[in-house]
Amino acid sequence: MTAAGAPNHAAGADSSTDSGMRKIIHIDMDCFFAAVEMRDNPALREVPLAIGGSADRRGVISTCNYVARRFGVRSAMPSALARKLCPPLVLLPGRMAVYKETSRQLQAIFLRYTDRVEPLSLDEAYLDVTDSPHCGGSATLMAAEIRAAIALELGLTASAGVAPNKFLAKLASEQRKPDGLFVIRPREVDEFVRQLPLGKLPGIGRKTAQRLESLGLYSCEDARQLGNEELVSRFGKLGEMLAGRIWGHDEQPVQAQRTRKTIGVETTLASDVLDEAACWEVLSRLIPELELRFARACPAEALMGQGIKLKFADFQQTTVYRKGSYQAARFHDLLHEGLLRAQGKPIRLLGLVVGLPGAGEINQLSLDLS
Ligand code: TTP
Ligand code: MG
Repeated sequence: MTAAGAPNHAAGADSSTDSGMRKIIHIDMDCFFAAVEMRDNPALREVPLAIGGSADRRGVISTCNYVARRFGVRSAMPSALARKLCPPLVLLPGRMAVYKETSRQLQAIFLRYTDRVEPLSLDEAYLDVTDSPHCGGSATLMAAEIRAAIALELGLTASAGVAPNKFLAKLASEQRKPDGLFVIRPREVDEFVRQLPLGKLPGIGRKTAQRLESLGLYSCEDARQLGNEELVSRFGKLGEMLAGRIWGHDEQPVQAQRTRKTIGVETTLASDVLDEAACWEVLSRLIPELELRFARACPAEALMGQGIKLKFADFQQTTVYRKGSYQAARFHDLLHEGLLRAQGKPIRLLGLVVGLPGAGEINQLSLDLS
């Protein structure tokens, strides 16, 4: 096992693809919502800060920075209790749109290394880098690079875990939180798991852990002593899960999210319109918004097509879509065709859409352009 700052780049773990061993990275941002607020307002960095609903409206804490954690403030705690524990607490309502945007930027960094990315929440994801050619194939180096890119480009810190499977990678990322990297190599799995309290295993909540403890089972080592057969016969499904995890086994694949196929913007008109000039006026305001949005996903040259969506006063709708390279002026023709389809019906909503390439096509394009 290797802590931050001392990754062993020779990494036996990373050269084990031949034996079918996988390389999984788990990334989890540190105090995510609070970190974004501290980044955007440095005055908040040294004060106890929480994001959540207000105390007098029975709100709860979404998260808090590490200064507030020293007072005992925690996620999901009533804000009123958080105030009691930490009277100087600065409580902010949060800016979900900014967190979502930051999360998208985070995904874009992950996708540079592999398209096998499984997001778990806005701030957390598994990456399967088994076949990634980056960093000479070293998952440890990739995790270090990803953390550096997040720091440099997003101004935020992330913790990372590297291991041969998902459940170990997630446990690893918690080991050096905040701002840390922890690696569990295949030969270290046995020792790491042996001393692990059963309550740390995924799927074992507090109640189940207590039940197991009442039977004298505290750690994975204790459960190993009992033997897999006994575990299954005593605990059924739970026993089956335990029988794998206590030896560090987890076959669950990283399930890459289906990549988005289109990006669109649209607006419902203040009042229905009929003529082409009025429609074009609306569209010319939507175009810069569309361009801003797709630019975050891919360059204009990589788009697969563009289209116009029209919804009529009777709520019927149509989309006129053309494959080919993107040109803003092309929306003129598309609008004209859309209005022909309208057959005189007033328009109540106008939208623009572009077709995105697959992740592989973006990588190919960046190669072609470089
Ligand atoms: P977490 O990753 O669980 O927490 P965190 O990133 O704030 O802190 P840590 O350093 O321990 O990882 O959750 C990510 C974000 O999700 C968090 O910033 C706010 C939100 N969240 C809630 O809104 N409610 C909750 O109960 C939790 C746990 C998180
Ligand atoms: Mg987090």
